[in-house]
Amino acid sequence: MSVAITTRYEPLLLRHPANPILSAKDWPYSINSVFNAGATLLADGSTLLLCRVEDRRGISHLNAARSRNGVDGWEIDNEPTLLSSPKEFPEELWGIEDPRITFVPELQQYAVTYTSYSRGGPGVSLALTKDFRNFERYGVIMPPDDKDSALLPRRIGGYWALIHRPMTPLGSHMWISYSPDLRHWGRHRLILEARRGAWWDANKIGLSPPPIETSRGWLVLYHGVRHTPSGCLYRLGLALFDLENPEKCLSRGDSWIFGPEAEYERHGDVDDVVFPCGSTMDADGDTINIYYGAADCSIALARSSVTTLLNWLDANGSCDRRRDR
Ligand code: BMA
Repeated sequence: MSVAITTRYEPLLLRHPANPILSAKDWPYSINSVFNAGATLLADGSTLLLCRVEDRRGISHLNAARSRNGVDGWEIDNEPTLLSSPKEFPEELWGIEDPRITFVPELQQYAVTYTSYSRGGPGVSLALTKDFRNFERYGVIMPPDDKDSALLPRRIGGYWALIHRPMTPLGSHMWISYSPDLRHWGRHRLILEARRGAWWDANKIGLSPPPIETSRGWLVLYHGVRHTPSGCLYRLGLALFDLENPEKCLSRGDSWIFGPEAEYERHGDVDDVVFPCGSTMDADGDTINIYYGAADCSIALARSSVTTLLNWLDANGSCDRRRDR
């Protein structure tokens, strides 16, 4: 598949030549599509993707795929790994979507935050797991409308911290909330606002993969949604937040750094979408593998590095949360 070179901007995320790395044809059972996967490294160094799988009813569940190199040789669970459970959790009535995975050393467990699709709209649910086979389900932790959520891997000032994207009368912005026990959430703070007007990230933004902890701060890839006459355009931007005070934005780039260009990103069930929900870090502590849903039809991989992204922010970022005033 050819990638049209449409830009002279510095490429910050490099598409893997094997893209798309996973699609419906790879699945061990009948599905409509697979996209938007959470990602993590397992203790043995292999990569686990927790993929959003949509069936032909339009309802999504999550399914795990494991690979030694994170690129190919995927072993996919023969049955859904995590199905919605509307009897116990009515807010999962219309399925579960877009997981983000955070390994939490204090708990020695992975925290999976995902969208539960309820009659009232999307909400944020949480489940903990040690092995991606058994899950302790916490149910909804942020009521509708809310999504694009991930837990930080450690407490901040003694409290667990969750980044999420409620839709409020203020708009669709990124917030952080805190909890002593992962069940009771409060101290809600707005951390990054969608811009307005002509901006690429006007009106609606949301966290993409869980924040990446670097020596200079939490590196945050976020998606911005541009509404156009022919539909929405999903692109990615970059911001950096203070390590001990993640409410404080240290830098935010003005331009998007990655957008739909390849055929598999431009055309699918939903055209013009790149939507990462997970990333892994190589042993060098610098190379990042970003797994993204492409056009709501497949999973693709792009590589970058912490050094490249921080250098770009140094040259192109500023510390204003909003630049549209
Ligand atoms: C967003 C989410 C994503 C999806 C994207 C494009 O609102 O629902 O799951 O990939 O729209 O359809």
